[in-house]
Amino acid sequence: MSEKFQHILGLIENKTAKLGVVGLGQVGLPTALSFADTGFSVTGSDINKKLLDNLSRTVAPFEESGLSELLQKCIHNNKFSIANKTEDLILICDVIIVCVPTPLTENIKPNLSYLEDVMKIFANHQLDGKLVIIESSIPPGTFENLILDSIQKTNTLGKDVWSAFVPERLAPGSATREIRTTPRVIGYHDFDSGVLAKKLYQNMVSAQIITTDVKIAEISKLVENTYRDVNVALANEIGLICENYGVDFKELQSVCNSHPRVNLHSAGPGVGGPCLPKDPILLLNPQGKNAIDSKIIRYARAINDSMPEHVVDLVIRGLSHHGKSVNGSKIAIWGVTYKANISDTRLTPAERITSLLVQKGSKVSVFDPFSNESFDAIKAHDMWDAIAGRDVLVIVTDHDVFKNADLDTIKSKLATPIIIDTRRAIDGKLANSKSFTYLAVGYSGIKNETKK
Ligand code: SAJ
Repeated sequence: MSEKFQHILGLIENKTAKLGVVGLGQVGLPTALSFADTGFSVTGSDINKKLLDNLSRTVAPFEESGLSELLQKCIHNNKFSIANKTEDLILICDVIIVCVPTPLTENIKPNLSYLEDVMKIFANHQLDGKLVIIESSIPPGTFENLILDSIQKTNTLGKDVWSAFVPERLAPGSATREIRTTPRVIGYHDFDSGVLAKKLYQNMVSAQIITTDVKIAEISKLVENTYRDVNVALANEIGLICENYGVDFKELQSVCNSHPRVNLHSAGPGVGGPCLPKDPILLLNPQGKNAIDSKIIRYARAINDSMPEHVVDLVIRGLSHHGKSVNGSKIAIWGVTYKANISDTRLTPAERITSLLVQKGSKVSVFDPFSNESFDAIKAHDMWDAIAGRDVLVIVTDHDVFKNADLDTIKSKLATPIIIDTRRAIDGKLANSKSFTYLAVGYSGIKNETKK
């Protein structure tokens, strides 16, 4: 073992290594603060100056359970600070963790521009004795091409610089808890980098840490979310089949899931968030190579993307049952975030549902206790204001506050008693018993029209 390796290993083991986190978003900030909370001194950088301003005033830039408290604690203990430029952070840190986004372009291809910008900075800096970790989700092949090429401009991997891919596994809403309890994967190209990365994460993660070849790590991250996306698509498709048979998806789901090897996911309004709609696309677009085709992954994406249209069809069906047309109707939407009890609206199905309804001539009002986003619809003051005088209530997100909301109050506010419950937040049978027209993905409360 070289002296340089021994030195960085010692710094990591006794937590005197200075850590830097590049990109302080929904992955980077919980990562930076969680390492700071274990005793490391952590510096963060970001290109978003407003976000840095907020952080320096100890204001958490987004809603995440426990994040605000952690931020206050780490700033108070002098364990977390901000660098105005990534260049400054590289100069002072021994370990640098990159957590910048890798979104999609408008034509649905991986957009690596944020990562490329950061790697350009690395390529222009002396990285002698440092460990560079990549947490951003990347198309397979990116580590060996882009990352290693950049960090080896001035140094040699395994000799005077080390690097590993450690895919983030943070679910918005439970990030600060799950970061310590979810097993982690370390992908390495040279063995010593794997050893250093494992030592680093052992300081913070109480769960298993698996080391593997970097290509497996790259692919595994994307397969995990593709697995979920495909399973949700299957659930959505089964939901549509249930509507045809006139049976209740939820009841079917609980019957099927009594089998020890079946885990039928929940049907709903479609799939949103920063990960599931994107990672299957990264999986099929290897870095520097031709795209791969996969029918099941492509169809799953298409099914999930089509669900907002199905929700609008349910709205139209509910209205026509009452002799009303969607054009000129008044619709209320409860929930704009992509899943329950978080403030994140990225790629949320609520956006498409709202815009389709507006296109069809509906007047739409929305309410979400976690977000001010309204997608150009009317923003209501509260959940009851949102439904006052409306023809249809569409529940798009199952925030706790919407679950089992009082049906008598809903009925007294709505102009027409129609509920489209995309998340099964309300008891459908109870709603039917109170003379609501209650429809859900996989629950056709109205007698099936396609039945022969
Ligand atoms: N959804 C359904 N039906 C289901 C489950 C989910 O319609 O049965 C929808 C949700 O409503 C949401 C979307 O799918 O719109 C995605 O939600 P999610 O709960 O699958 O989670 P994310 O995107 O917040 O986080 C995922 C998680 N990945 C897996 O569970 C494999 C998380 O653990 C990852 O860390 C995260 O992606 C990530 O960062 O990659």
